[in-house]
This record gives sequence, C-alpha cells and structure tokens, in this order.
Amino acid sequence: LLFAALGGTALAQTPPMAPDIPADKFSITVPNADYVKQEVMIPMRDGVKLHTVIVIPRGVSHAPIMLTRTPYNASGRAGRMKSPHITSMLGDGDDAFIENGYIRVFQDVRGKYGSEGDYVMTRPVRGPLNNTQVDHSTDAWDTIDWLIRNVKESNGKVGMVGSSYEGFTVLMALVEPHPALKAAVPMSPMVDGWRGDDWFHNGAFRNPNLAYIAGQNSARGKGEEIVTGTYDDYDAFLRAGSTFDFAHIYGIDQLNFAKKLFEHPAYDSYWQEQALDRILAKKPLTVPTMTVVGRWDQEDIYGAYATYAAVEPKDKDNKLNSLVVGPWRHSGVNYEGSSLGALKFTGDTAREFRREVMLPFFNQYLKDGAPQFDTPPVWSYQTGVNRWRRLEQWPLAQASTTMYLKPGLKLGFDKAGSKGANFDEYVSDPMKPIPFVPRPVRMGDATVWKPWLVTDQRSYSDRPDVLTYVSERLTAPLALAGAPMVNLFASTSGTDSDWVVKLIDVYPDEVASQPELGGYQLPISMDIFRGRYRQGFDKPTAIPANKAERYRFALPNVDHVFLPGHRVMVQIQSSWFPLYDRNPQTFVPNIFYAKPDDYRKATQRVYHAPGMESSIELPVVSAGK
Ligand code: PG9
Repeated sequence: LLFAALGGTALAQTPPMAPDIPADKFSITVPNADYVKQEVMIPMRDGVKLHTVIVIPRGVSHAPIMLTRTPYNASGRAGRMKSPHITSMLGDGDDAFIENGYIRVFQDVRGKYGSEGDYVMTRPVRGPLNNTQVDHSTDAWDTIDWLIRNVKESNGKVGMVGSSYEGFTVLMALVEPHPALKAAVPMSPMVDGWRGDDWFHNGAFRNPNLAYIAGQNSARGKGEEIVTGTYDDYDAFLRAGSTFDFAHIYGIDQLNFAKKLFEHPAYDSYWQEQALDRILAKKPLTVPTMTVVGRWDQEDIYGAYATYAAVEPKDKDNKLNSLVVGPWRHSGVNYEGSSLGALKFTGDTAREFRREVMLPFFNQYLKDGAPQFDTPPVWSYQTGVNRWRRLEQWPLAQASTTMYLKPGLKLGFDKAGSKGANFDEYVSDPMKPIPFVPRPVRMGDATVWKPWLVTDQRSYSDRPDVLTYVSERLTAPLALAGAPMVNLFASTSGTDSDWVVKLIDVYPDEVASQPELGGYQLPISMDIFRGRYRQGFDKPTAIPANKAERYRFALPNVDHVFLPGHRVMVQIQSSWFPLYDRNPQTFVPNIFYAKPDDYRKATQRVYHAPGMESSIELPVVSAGK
C-alpha cells in the first residue's frame, strides 16, 4: 500500500541537483575511537561565540577539564594526526592528562580561526587600553562557566595550561578567575613584551616578529609568509635599512599591530599597562599556580620569573605560587626533553616534569579523591651538574659576588688595581653587524631557532668587534642561582649604542665523554640593552659622545654550576643581528625610522679603571646546595 501511495518509486531519492557539500560542518566517523570529539560555539557575554573543541575520553565520568585558549588553531591543537587513539590525536605535552582521563578542551581566542569577534594581539585587560567589556579574563570566565554547565562528563573542576601566547591566556584567566578554575600552569607566558619577552628586550626590537605578525595578523586563519627571495635573513634585513623600511617593503607596515609597535618604541604606558606581572601583583592570589619556563627560552625568557616574583609576596604559606625551570628551549616542556643542541640531560626531563610534578599538582585540585601533593615551591634543573632540585625560594642567592673585567681581557674576583690600560675598545660598524648565529642566518628554520641560545660562542670570541674576557681555569665548582647583574662602564663615540653582554661557560679543551664539547663556549645567560634607556626605560636620552656612562641591567636567571677545569667568560658587543634591529649609533627620536645616514661606525670603550670597575655581579651559592 505504501509503495503504491509513493507512486511506485523507491522510498527516498536524492535529487540529482542536491548540493553535494553539506551546509553544516560534516565529520567523517572515526570508528572505534577511544574518545568523543565535539566542536561547539560558546557564547561570550557580548554575544560573540568562540569555537571550542572538546575531547572526552570514551567512558569517563566526573572527569576534570583541562582548558587551553589559543590563537594557533584549536582544531589543529586537537588534531596532531587523524587517529582513533586519543594519544595520537593530542600532542606529547598532553600525555599525562590523557593517561589520567582528563577532558581536554582547546578554544580559539576571539577573532582567530573558528571564533567570532575581533582579534587584538595579546588583547590588553579591560581598562585604559581596552574600553570594551571583554578581555581574555572575561572570555576564560564565560568559557569555564559554560563548560561546567554543559559537559556532563565533567566534575565541575577546571585547570588551565598553555605555553607562550597560550601561557599569556592562562595568566589572563587569573586576573578575575572563575571559581571553578582550580589550578593553573602558565608555561613560558608572554608577560611583558617590552622588558624581555617577545617584542623587545630592554628596548631593542626583535625582528623575527615581523614574520610572526604577517602570519598571525594578515588573516583570521593561517596568514601570509614574507617572501624575501633571499636565502640569508642577514642580507634581507641589512639591505632593507631600518626595521620600518623592511616592514614597508613587504607591506607589513599596513597591519595595525606593526603600527602599534612602531608608535611605541619606549616603555610608555602602552607597555606598562599591559604588563601582566604588574597587573597580577595587584590582584588577590587565589588559584594555585605553577609557572614554568625553559632555562634557554629563546622567546619568553623574562615573564615567568617576573610574574612569579610579583605574586610571591602574597603567597604567605609558600603553597599557591610555584616556579619550575627546566633545561629547555621555548615551550620545550611539551616536547622531548633529553637534549638541547649539543647538551644532553638526564633522560627526558620534560616528560619527567609533566608526569611527576605537573600531573600530581593538577590532580590534587582537580581530580575527585586525588592525594595531596607536596608541591615544590621551586623545582629547578641545575645545569652543569644536570639534576633537578626542590628549592624553597627563587632566587636562591640572596647576595652577589662581583666578578671584575680586568686589563689583558681577564676576568677575576679581585679588582683590577691600577696596572694596565684603563679600557678596552672596539669599533662597532652598523653596516657589518654581528650575526647572532653563524651565517647564513635562517630565523624561520626551527633547527636554528629553537636551540640558538646554546650556540657555541667561539664564532664570535675572536672577532675584532667583540671584547672577550676570560677567567683562569676554575679549581672548584662555581654555582650560580639567580639573575646575574651587568654593571658596565662604557663609552661610545656615537650618541646611542646597544650593549650585548654574554655570560659563558668555557668547557675544557678536551671532553672525552663528548668530544664535540671540547673548548665549547656555552652561553649561560645573555641579553641586550639599548643605551638610550640607561636613565629610564620610558626616558630615551642621547648618550654624550666619548663619555663613560654606567649601564646596569639584569641578565636572565641561571641555575648553573661551572665545573672545575672550566672557565668563566664574558663577551661584550654592540649588535646581534638580525635578531635585534640595528642601533644606528646616532641618537634619533625613533630607531624604527632611522635613515641610512644615521647608521655610523662608533668606537666603543669598556672601562676597568678605579671608580669605573666594569663587572658582572654573580648570584653565587654554595656548590653543594
Ligand atoms: N612567543 C610566541 C608569542 C607569544 C605572544 C605574542 C607573540 C608571540 C608564542 O610562541 O606564542
């Protein structure tokens, strides 16, 4: 009867002109998957919806949620490869969560990939720089609120984890945290883009950002690449002229964030008001937070220590605010951690941390019935001797021991005395800047970029435009735990100048266990300081030509033992190219716009004279500690 009623045709026919691509997102079924993957659009308080990928291990209930908010494509973060196995689908950094039945959530930040809304680079908190009603703190709040109400497999407890930009979004969630946010692990967070994280270091601009801005800001999804047609970035940047000139050639100067950078070369209110350490210092500390960073983090080496230090005074029982430093590159905590460049460590240090420290830290706050964990206030990998240590505080050193630059390019714990020349000098030529890694420089090549902070410095120690001071061979271990402080008395024949200072561990001439380390000059801590900011980061002033001035600045934190038979080395130079933009060595109002004639050679002098004892103050601790 039914057959007849339908006119004798088959039950349902697909019309020939039915569109062959579904209007809604279509997912191919993954049979026998050990997870359920959902993609949802979560509404924020201003009506904007954020694309969120939720991965639920099959069969879990009362499970905690681990949330990451990213500008780097949530679907990609939850899709390492197509697989029925959750371990293959999520990244290595998620291993501990997967093995412990966590629900894993990735969300595109507003304006990127699948999320609605406007994208603003590291969107500042609501306040003088952000007059909207939303920021990453409110977006995290609204997301967590939605997740605990809608993910029925969850136990209502949420943790946040993420590295770099994703570490920044973790810290932003702590500005006004949702009560269900029970613990947080910001890794290599971007905290202060001017002082020492991604954009500048002490006022010197980091040129690789232009490629990053092109990639992030030229499209909502994956953006454009800069095509220079030049194999060596050193050539491409030098030929262009100033950093603005380079940006202009490729049209990057049209992007708003590049404009904002070029308009704010000094540490003005634009930078100060978005520095997250300053913001968090004013907020109550309620969420247990373990901040993580790599010792040789080539992108965000500043922010983790700065936030830890800013928040630590509130941590009355030394329980809520902890710090972890491993022997890693930027974000190395989420990958294999048994080596970095030529250095080899005691097994996979990253995996060891994730399973033995991070997981029990999270579990105690997030998993129903999990045991309490005795969270180390500081968990630090001491390089040189290669061991993890639990510490009660950071920095460990409470005072410093001065190491002086001396005549004859020597370095020692005694002052120079009056014998010998008062200074050493070199000519810094901005038309021949010193490369930061051996040429050809390929900043986009991960094999060059990721381990560059452990590059052998021998290629530079004999250059005529580098001063290299070296100690006697050590007869006892020299252990440092804290931030070395540079105390430089120097002059320039120009009116502006950069000072790059490198603290280096020189290996013995022969290392039988690993021959390629014989004579290796291993960077322990290095940074750059733009001389115009010596009187204040917000007060650029010309340097009086040929007059010795004092430059005082901290190098990145170290936890290192120089072993007997090794030597301590300090290298000083005035360019680090093309990682940092060139200082023209003539004072101009804004270095981004320096003109070809502004770039001039300068004679640089470093003093070791009575009353002008250049030195490096070392955070020395007892070697056994
Ligand atoms: N270091 C990268 C970054 C963070 C924040 C702003 C710009 C860049 C990152 O790895 O995410």
